[in-house]
Amino acid sequence: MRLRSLRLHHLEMPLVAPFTTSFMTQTHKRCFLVEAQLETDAGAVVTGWGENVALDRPYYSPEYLDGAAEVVSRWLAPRLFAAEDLTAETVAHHLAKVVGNPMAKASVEMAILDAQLREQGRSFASYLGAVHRTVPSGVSVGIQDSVDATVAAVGGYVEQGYARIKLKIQPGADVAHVAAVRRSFGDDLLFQVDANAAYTLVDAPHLRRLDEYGLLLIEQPLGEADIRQHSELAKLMTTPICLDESIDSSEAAADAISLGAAAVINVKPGRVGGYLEARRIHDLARAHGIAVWCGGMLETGIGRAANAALAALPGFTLPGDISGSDRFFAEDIVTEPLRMHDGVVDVPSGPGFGVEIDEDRLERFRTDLVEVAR
Ligand code: OSB
Ligand code: MG
Repeated sequence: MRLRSLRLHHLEMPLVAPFTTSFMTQTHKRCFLVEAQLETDAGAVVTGWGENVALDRPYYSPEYLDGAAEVVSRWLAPRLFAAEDLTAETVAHHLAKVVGNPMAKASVEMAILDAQLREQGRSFASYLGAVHRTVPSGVSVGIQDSVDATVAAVGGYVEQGYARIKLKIQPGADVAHVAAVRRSFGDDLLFQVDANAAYTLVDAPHLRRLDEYGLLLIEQPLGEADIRQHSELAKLMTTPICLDESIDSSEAAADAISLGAAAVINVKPGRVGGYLEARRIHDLARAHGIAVWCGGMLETGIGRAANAALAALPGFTLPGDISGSDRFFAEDIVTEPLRMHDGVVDVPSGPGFGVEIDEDRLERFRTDLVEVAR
């Protein structure tokens, strides 16, 4: 295939409620979608869609929205336009000279993958080797102003039937909130926490207090660069340590596993450079007996559909942050947004990522449309 055109659709979508983590509060989802047109060797033209997951500020990862758009337009697109035999599987090779920037790379690989699979009439789940038709649906609950508000927020999602609760924590909003959730909803609730790098190793005695609440895991308690320090923390607590921010490639995953820094890995396709690298991390973790689950970045219907397929691989043994679209959005930009029912979401089975753009809504939420120059 050859790349014929690349367009970036910049979106701003209101969230149903503010979402607070240890690093920021989001009231809107800002992102860009990548629309790629490819010409097949037979001369047919196919379109595919990808989603960029960078946040609008570099607070979660070094990449951020405007920077990622610049990287796609200025550094990635020219390499892809020049490639004569472009396939989803060779995108990473064509982009290898550009260091880092996994979210920018993931978004263009995604669009090319969607186009390629649509041309073949094949679903992403089938292409990946997915083994489940539905996957358990977990929800990420933001930091609330009080313990009562945390219990109320968690209670709402428990009532809806979510299969697992993940509570965001930070110093000052941790042990008391966790204790109250456990007390209110009982020992059977699948329950985990995410600190988004808000602690340091000197907080170990405090973090150990979480051990008595039967958490599935604690996600990224320490800094992004602290892989070795996470392995020290793992020796001091019984709650399994899960890494998110620290794992930006399969090499980082290999290091974390061999250092004993991660009993569990949150696999986010954008963070690691795309769905193909995400599958490699799944394979690596599975070979080492490390559990993985699929993380989320408040994706629109496109990324949400793709994540559901990834989470249907056999090594994804813990529920992911793959909530129904309505957990974040009153309206989505695809015609059939992912819906949680009975604690699961259905893995899309149509060609490509299996979702269609709702043109009216896309236009309504679009703040800019950029045609990337060849
Ligand atoms: O740490 O998993 C995280 C959202 C933005 C950035 C980082 C994280 C998150 C979430 C939300 O927890 C997960 C979701 O999309 O449901
Ligand atoms: Mg996280």
